[in-house]
Amino acid sequence: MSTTEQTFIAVKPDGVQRGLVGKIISRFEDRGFKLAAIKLITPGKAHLEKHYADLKDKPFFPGLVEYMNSGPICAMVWEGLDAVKTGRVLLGATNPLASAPGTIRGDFSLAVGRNVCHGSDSVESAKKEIALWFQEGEVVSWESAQAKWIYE
Ligand code: D4T
Repeated sequence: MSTTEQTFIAVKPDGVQRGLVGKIISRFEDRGFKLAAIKLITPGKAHLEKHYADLKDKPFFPGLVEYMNSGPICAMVWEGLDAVKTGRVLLGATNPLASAPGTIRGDFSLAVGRNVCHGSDSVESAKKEIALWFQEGEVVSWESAQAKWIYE
């Protein structure tokens, strides 16, 4: 666990259409995480199939890819202590009906197929996803003026 751990977070097309980008960014900023990359992107079917390659045999895979391909996605990299695991806690459980109130999914969604956001599930998959979604140079290394007030 390090203060420079990075996770890939995406606001899915439903989250963008519903105007939740700002609220989702605020959850991560308010917690103390640092934004390292951000862009609005419609990456296309092949890219989304690659992103969800682990799920290609699941019955919901075609619908998942179609939904993810239905509008722009806000792709981000967030950095900070335990960013991957704590990022998933901020998102809430995959099925919003099981997501606790106070989490993004628990506050803003109901259906598993419209769960507004994505977050990497391990440091290893975060590295793969960041490399898939961002080019070299798009992930910015910078020092936050708040760091000394957030970390011991
Ligand atoms: P993502 O990857 O979107 O953050 O979701 P999770 O990591 O929390 O969960 P996942 O990989 O198991 O599922 C990916 C994606 O598929 C949708 N989904 C999932 C679905 O439409 N129906 C289902 O039954 C499941 C399990 C929701 C998230």
